[in-house]
Amino acid sequence: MAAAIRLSRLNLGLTSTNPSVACLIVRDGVVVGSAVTAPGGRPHAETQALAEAGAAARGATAYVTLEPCSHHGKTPPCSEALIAAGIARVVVSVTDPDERVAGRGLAMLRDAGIAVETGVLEEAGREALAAYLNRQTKKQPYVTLKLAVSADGMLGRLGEGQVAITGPVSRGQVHVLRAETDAILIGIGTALADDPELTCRLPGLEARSPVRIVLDPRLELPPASKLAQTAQTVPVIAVTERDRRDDPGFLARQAALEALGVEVLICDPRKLDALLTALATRGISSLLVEGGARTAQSFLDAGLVGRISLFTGPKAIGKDGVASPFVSGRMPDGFSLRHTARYGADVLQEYERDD
Ligand code: AOF
Ligand code: ZN
Repeated sequence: MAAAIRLSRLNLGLTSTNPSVACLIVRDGVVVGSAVTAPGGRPHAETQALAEAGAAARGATAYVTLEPCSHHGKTPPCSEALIAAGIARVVVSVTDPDERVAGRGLAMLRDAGIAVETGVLEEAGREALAAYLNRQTKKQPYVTLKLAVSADGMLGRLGEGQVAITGPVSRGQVHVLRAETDAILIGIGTALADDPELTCRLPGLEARSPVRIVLDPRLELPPASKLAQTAQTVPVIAVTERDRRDDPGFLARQAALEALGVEVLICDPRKLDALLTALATRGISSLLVEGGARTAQSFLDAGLVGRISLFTGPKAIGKDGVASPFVSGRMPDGFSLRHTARYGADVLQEYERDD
């Protein structure tokens, strides 16, 4: 199951609104079939793994990270396919909250005489499926807040643009996060100060860049910004307060951005809850919030953050620092530390919301 969970992460960010699920088929200790939900969400993992296993599936064990589906959706039920292939035992990590499945997949397998175990490595399974599970239960994308802070807990230096806080290994990992996520969000302050591109620039993974979203109440995103200039290649959404038909300047800015391919979405950027619901209806299941301090704080205040990825660099910034919402080592309320990793001279701490 640990191997299946690792495999399932391969297509994170590519399968929305479907989850990225993995299936391993094991016969006499040998993996005879393995697959992950295809980009776009179909075919599902099980049917592909069964096709690879062929006749070897008879009597084998299938390890699946999510309960096999039982419904006739856009594809026939995976539970039926497992039964038809003669699978003897199915091991599942997480049951599927989709109301069309919700235990029926497991019941179908058991009714067919298959030995079924569930809840195996469930915590790790739920982590890998966090975006999907959150979208199913809350109808909103799963929010990961990424912060990079100095040793003294600062996000940057007052009045300065990008300050190097973390090293190249951490930055590579941030690009992995971007590749795994459907959309990335920043505030207009960060857009103006840093002129970031927010794409995934890891060799070979460029096509996995997330949709880029800027909270921009007054529509100040410059047409010359990297975001606007690259909107034809990777979508950009500017979230702005309201339609200002009475303001010619606003209309001109809107026209200039739209001509570059930027989508202007009217939705009060301070009503984050409503914004997340709007994003979910567009099929966005996961959202990476990358800054700055105000944006981070507003997502925390609204109780919308599911995971915090806190990168801490080795150097202090000292006076003139912009303080982060919380300082490394001090646990944010309502979150628990799940993982710690070292990236070069930096430390990554991953917190998950307790609920
Ligand atoms: C599986 N294996 O690999 C995945 C599953 O629209 P459909 O027919 O593709 O169904 C979408 C639902 O299928 C989704 O909400 C979830 O319940 C399940 N996803 N199930 O057996 C898979 N990705
Ligand atoms: Zn299925």
